[in-house]
Amino acid sequence: SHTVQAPTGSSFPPGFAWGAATAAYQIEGAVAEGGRTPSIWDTFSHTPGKVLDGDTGDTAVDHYHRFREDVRLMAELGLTSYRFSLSWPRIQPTGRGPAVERGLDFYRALVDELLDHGITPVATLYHWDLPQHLEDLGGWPARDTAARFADYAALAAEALGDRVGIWTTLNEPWCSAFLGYGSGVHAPGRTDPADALRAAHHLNLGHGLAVGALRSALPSSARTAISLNLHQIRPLTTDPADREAARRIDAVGNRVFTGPILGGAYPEDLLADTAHLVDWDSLVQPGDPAEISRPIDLLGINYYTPTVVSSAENAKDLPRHDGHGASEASPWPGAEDVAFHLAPGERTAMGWPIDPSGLTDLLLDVHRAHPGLPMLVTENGAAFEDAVGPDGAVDDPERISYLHGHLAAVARAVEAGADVRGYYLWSLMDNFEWAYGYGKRFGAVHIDYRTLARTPKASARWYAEVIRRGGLPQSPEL
Ligand code: PNW
Repeated sequence: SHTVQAPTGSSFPPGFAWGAATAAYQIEGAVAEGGRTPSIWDTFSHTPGKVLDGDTGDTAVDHYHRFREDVRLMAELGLTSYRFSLSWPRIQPTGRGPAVERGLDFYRALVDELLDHGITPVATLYHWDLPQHLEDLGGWPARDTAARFADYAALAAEALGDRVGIWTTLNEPWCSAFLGYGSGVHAPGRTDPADALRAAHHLNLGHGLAVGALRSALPSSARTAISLNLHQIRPLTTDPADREAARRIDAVGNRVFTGPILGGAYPEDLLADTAHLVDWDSLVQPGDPAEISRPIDLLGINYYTPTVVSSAENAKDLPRHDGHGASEASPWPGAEDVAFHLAPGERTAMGWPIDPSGLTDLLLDVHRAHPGLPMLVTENGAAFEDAVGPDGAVDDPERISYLHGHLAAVARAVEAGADVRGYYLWSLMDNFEWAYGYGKRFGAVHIDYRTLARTPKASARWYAEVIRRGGLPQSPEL
């Protein structure tokens, strides 16, 4: 078994946030209500062949109408915090202009319900649902989108800043840029490496401008953050060619964001690796680095599995994992000679190897590179083939083991000095898993997609007990 023993089970600091996370398009449904217009994910999911089984977010888990029941479930779990995202096209249907009050009202009601239950809201401004109207004007490869995002951030903060104290700008801009415009497996499904790099820069710029807008609109007690899916990269061997592969992936997977956001500049090696694809000197305008590096209060880290790489040459006789998903196009511009491998051991239903040590290493790497920057694990969790018993009951020991291992990994990082302030399980409930549709279940709460009935899985009860104790038991069984 892959049970991991927690060193003490009590290495979570006082005030540690015990959370769960979701995203608007994955749970809300009600895509044409309250004045909402299509986002790029509505367009993409309604394009045949883009999402498995033709699934869409039209209804999703109907959270828009069932949010009070969902907050009650959160309260039963004992969550102290909940991370959700705002749907931009609910608030600004064309991506510009005044806010739609009905759109804001939904989030006001949700947040009030959370606060009534003593649950701290963490709002994400952008979890991938760009208003289609802005995509029609060029999307993230167009510079103007960054300014539009900052305007939207200001409207959201003005409306909700009296009740939401923690704001994250973007969720996983790597996915938005490189899966959305590089490999095309995510919306809007474009496959141009130069556009993917332009998108990355404009996401960075949008983040920085939004931090400025949030700071102006919010009380000084408010905290700002971004959630990055930092890749914990492991070279297959110590061969210099494999180390070079790891460096390239670190550049275009991690430092393309952490460089400008936390360090004030794009890394020279990234610029060199991708110079044949974009003209960085015209893309990055004077003043951009200062905007992008506006100070943030917390760094959100999303972790699922490590990334094992080698040179293509060193991989020619090995089974490999192409790192492209279902697409022929690569999400790794400038890294054409890199091969991807699966770490050994057990895997989740996504095919992602289970390796909690990657989370400890990642948190400690960030801690060493950016001392003094508090971190939140804003996503961690796993999809498994849940066996559903009578009444929707799900016994999911694999998920309990995964969560136990990864919470222990957080505790180890904390013991080694990392300043980790909270953990958000992905996800509160089963939901629309992007290109995989409803076939992949990450929830602690089971959804019956015929009735939309919610039933906490065994893992939900286990997590509730961890929260009640404020730490881990010695083994997954409580
Ligand atoms: C994240 N990859 O997505 C998202 O933030 C969630 O919305 C999502 O449901 C969750 O992780 C599980 O997938 C990712 O290909 C999607 O590297 C794809 C990748 C990474 C994260």
